[in-house]
Amino acid sequence: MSHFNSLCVLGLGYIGLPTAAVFARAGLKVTGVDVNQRAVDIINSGKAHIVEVDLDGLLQGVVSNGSLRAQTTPAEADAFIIAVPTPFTEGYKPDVSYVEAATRSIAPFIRDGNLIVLESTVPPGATDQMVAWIEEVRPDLKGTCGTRYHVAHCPERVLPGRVLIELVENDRIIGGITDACALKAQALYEIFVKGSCVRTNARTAELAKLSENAFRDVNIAFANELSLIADRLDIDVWELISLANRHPRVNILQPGPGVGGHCIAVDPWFIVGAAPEEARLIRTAREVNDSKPHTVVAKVLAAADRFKGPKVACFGLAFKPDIDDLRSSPALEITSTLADRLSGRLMAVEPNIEELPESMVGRNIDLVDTETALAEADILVLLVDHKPFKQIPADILAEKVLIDTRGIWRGQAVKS
Ligand code: SAJ
Repeated sequence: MSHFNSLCVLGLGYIGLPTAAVFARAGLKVTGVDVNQRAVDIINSGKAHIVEVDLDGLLQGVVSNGSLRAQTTPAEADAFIIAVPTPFTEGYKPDVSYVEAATRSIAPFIRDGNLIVLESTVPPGATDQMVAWIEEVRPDLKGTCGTRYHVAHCPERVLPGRVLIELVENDRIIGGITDACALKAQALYEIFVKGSCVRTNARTAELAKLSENAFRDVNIAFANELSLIADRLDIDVWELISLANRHPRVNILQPGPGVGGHCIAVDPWFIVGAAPEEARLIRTAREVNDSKPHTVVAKVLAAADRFKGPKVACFGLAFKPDIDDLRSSPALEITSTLADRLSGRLMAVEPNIEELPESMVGRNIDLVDTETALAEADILVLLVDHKPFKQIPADILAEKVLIDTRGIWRGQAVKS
């Protein structure tokens, strides 16, 4: 069994920071590294620079007892974890430049027996590429991955809002460059993971992670396509789905205004990029989900046409319920397009934020509370099923034209 006393985590975002904190709580001496000095300073004051349930309390403890320290440059350690972003560039090509920069930055610190783990979501082959980058910087290590040093891909799979629970409870896929690499990485994660740590090779681990999010994307696309079909045939899609789901082997997901966030709407493109001719269903699912916001906009504009100087209120801007994260949000995209195309008054209700994002400031849109929107608007557009929106009384809704993309005001929605 391997022994790990110290750990260096690169990238202190919503995966790296909780991971660093959980290892520190388990007794390792952890150095957290981030290029963002402001994030480093906030973390060293015992606080989180991101919003995640219970993270502040945990950080407070591990920073004050000296188990976790953040800095802007890497340091020697028994193991390294890389958890930096992998966005896509023009043409949906994955951008692994942050992984490359992080890998090159730790290469000079690698000692005999070290383990380097990649947690970032990457296209197939990226972990092999890491080995090449390491050995380019360190020719003395050439051909020794699996003996003198070890590399593995252990993709993160935690849900924002439940990160500290899922980090510990979920099973982990441990993809080694060699079997010895996988064994070593398994020993690292077994320090705190209560789920199973299942070993495989790095390439399978890479595609398994992408497949998880593509599976969800394809299933949401199925629900979104059904919502278009049901609209065309004048059938209530939510009733339709709840009836179909009474079959013991059917479990259709929920339609919505589109798919947001930084994972499910991105990762399937990595599969399409790796096997463009074969990944036909996965590509189509992306296109179906990406086109959903346009359908919603068209529906709102058609409803607005029936009014002189229509007053429209969009309920929700976040990418999913009960969070404040507006990045890659279909609700934001829809509201922003309406701000350009609607003649009349446009209001947005988003109880989880204090002010509109910069991209919306100075445009034809006001951030208002629920009461104002209900008092003023003719058309209510439900984009995110935040808890408070479920409590709006039916008699108020009955007076309005409703466009409900989430099915929480069912029975009242406009047929268009
Ligand atoms: N959505 C629907 N209908 C549904 C379910 C979701 O329209 O029935 C929409 C949501 O509104 C949202 C989007 O899909 O816009 C994604 O939300 P989500 O809650 O399904 O997932 P994420 O993006 O927050 O996190 C996902 C998770 N992956 C899976 O569930 C397979 C998480 O476990 C991953 O760790 C994360 O991606 C990631 O980092 O890859």
